[in-house]
Amino acid sequence: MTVFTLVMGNRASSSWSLRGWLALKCTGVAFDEAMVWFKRPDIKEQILIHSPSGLVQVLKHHKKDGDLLIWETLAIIEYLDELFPDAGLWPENQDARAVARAVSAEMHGGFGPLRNHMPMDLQNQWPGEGMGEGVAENIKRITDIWEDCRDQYGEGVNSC
Ligand SMILES: N[C@@H](CCC(=O)N[C@@H](CS)C(=O)NCC(=O)O)C(=O)O
Repeated sequence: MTVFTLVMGNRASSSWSLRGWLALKCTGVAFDEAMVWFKRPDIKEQILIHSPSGLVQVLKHHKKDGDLLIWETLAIIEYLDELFPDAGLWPENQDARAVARAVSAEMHGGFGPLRNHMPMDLQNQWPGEGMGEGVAENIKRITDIWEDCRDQYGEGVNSC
């Protein structure tokens, strides 16, 4: 057993789970993965065994005096950044880091129409479906963010 376990849903359909998993992978640290299956009828009970919020993902850091649980994606990423400062999870440049945090928080709390109408699904294709109200605006905002970040801060970007 490693000192970290990430409890998560299917990374192909749970973008939250994918986020923490990618961050952990970027640190290079070994970790265990525990999956919960959203299609199970007792999914809530299953998640509550691990996570006080009743949502995944949750990172467990197994310490000598017990498990430290961190159940919010951005908190997980901040914690990993503190433990593994050389992993480059956040940009070194202060301005870039502030913008990265703003973008991450916007992504974290926003884009409701896109999430509702086009939930993440990396295993299937749904051509022509999901363009509900507000989705086009969300997509425009996301592509603007990407283009702006690449223009402003894309040079020499560290990708793990
Ligand atoms: N704010 C949370 C959001 C987590 C979240 O919404 N997780 C979803 C996964 S897609 C979940 O656990 N859903 C299970 C359920 O609602 O029963 C985070 O940052 O991790």
